[in-house]
Amino acid sequence: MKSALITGITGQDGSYLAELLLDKGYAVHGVVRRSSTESFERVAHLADRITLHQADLNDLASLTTVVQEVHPSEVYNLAAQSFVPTSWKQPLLTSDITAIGVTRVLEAIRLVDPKGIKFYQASSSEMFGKVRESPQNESTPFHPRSPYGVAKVYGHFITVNYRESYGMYGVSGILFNHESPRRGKEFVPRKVTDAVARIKLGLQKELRIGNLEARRDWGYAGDYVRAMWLMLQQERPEDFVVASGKMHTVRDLVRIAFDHVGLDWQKHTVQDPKFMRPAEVDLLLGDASKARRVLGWEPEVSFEQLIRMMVDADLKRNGG
Ligand code: NDP
Ligand code: GDR
Repeated sequence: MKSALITGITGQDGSYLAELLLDKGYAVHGVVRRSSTESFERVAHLADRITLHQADLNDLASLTTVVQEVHPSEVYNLAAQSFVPTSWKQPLLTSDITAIGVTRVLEAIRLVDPKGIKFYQASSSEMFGKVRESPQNESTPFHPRSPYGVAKVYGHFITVNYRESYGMYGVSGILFNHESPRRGKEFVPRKVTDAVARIKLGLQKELRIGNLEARRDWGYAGDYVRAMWLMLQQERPEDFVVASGKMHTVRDLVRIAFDHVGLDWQKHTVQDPKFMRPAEVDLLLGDASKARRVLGWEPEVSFEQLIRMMVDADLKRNGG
């Protein structure tokens, strides 16, 4: 039986990936960090089918112990300080987890079984930042715009380096924004769909938002974790861009979400400079033709379907 170890299993992607791997018959193990209150909400429904191990991306010994004990066939490194604005407020913590943390996971694998354990690194379209060309593909140069983006560039290249130095099967999946009803509420799509549901139900007055002109290539997390798994099933380790190939503004997102509940977005939305960033990524648009050609990967959920799915889930969650 194949086994997988997921760091960041309690996050959005970790929960969808755990479901996918269980469906495929894997023994699924997850790394969780110690906290005074456990918040395993996203994987609570899988509690009796997965095994959780305490370790931290900042602690090599704990990671090595888990990799030794589980000896998985595949490691998915999804753990990160993943919220871009926090990376300006806590740049060193972000570097420690999101950048150096990748080396710690790679070192744990190198010490235990570098040739037998496959490794997936959760890289990001934020690495493209101030884009040099559009759409962005696997050979587009990086120009990150936040400490988070800089940390992800490190994570990308250390993965490439361990592959080239030790012959490890390590891949970097350059994923564009992906969302779901399980997305954290601080990220803009979930912030919007939760606010829309609450405004519709009379629980909140307005949506306060930052840059409405920012453009992103948004997809559904359930589609994107499939690409992660496919990347580890190939003969040769290679890096892939995973994206929908369609771009929308934050304004489009807000309008579609309010339209879905029959409200006029302009009457309920206030722009607030508090949510503007010191340096912005104006636009991201991915070219996933390599993933389509080599992995046979295709997204199934459209942007409009995704936003409606998230609004419906938030209406339900808020008692609607
Ligand atoms: P989340 O923020 O939802 O999840 C992050 C996970 O990392 C959580 O499980 C969190 O645990 C864990 N974590 C944070 N710090 C540590 C630590 N020191 N030790 C161990 N675990 C830790 O992220 P997503 O699921 O959205 O994203 C998954 C990965 O993909 C991240 O690396 C992200 O940067 C990257 N990515 C995400 C994209 C997206 O659009 N979602 C796009 C491209 C890349 P806890 O629950 O304890 O906080
Ligand atoms: P991003 O996602 O920074 O792309 O990183 P986020 O949803 O936070 O922002 C997307 C864009 O929306 C603009 N924006 C706002 N953002 C937030 N959070 N809150 C607001 O009120 C708001 N108003 C406008 C932002 O300025 C930005 O341009 C996500 C994370 O999941 C990363 O971990 C991942 O690597 C990238 O996606 C790909």
